Amino acid sequence: MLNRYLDISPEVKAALDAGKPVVALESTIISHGMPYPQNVETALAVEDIIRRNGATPATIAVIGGKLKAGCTKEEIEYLGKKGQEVTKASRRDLAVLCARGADGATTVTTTMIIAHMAGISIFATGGIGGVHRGAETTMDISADLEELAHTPVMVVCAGAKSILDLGLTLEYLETHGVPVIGYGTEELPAFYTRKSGFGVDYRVDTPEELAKIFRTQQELALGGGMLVTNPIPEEYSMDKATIDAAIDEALRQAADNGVHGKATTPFLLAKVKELTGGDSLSSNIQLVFNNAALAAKTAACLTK
Ligand code: PSU
Ligand code: MN
Repeated sequence: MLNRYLDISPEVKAALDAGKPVVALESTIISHGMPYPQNVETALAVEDIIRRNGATPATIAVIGGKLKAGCTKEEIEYLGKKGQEVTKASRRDLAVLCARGADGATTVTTTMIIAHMAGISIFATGGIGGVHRGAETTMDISADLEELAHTPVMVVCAGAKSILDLGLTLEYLETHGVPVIGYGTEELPAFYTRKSGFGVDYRVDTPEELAKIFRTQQELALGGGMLVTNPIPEEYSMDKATIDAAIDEALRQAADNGVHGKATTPFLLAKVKELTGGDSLSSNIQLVFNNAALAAKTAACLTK
């Protein structure tokens, strides 16, 4: 390809060249989001679900300074085993990592960037970053929102965790012109729970319509991405009071420890997980599976 830093795997390249559906996947969820070996097992299972739903998975990461669109099983194992040692790579990290030939686990932001470079227009994950609680003084707003405003990739997620200020996150997305779609729901899902108390912009009930809206957005040359929020399946959703209590405690500990900058989200996620035990991990895994299946079906509609 044109970009000397971009390395598209043979499987992904063949699918793209043939006009077949491809779904991008992030790697921060592997290195920073789950413990080993569940992270690697989940990453491989997600790829499997995408294949079974008729699309080719492209797990995205930075390895040895190369922007990878499509990781091998060995590369996924490597990212999972190294875990927190791999740099969490947002937009501001890419140039340094590539120049140094280093590794990076891609967030929603950098997964969108690399997917777009490779010609992949849809991406499945768990949760996105957003406006943090207290952002009116800390100014802690995830680069994910800015990327959604500029990069034409559809992101399928289960909403955002209420470690964030979900109301402010929606305000930010509105200001930046990002359509927030509820899949089969009028309400923004809050990752572990199906409801948040906040409405989405539009409800859509089929992958066909998701694809049609995305295609129309591109034809209108509006720029920017689209956020699809897909609620966790009922049977895996968690008790709101339990989650809220864990989140409050995690926020307290983050404040007490002076956690800030890029460490904030991983710290909060790890604490919530620690406080809610194995339950939250299995819910997390299930919602990613659910998003992968929807993204694969939508990718198939996009290529028709
Ligand atoms: N939220 C989650 N799970 C995650 C993340 C966020 O519920 O794994 C990860 C994603 O990779 C996301 C990143 O893009 O954290 C956002 O980090 P920050 O808030 O530092 O922008
Ligand atoms: Mn931040």
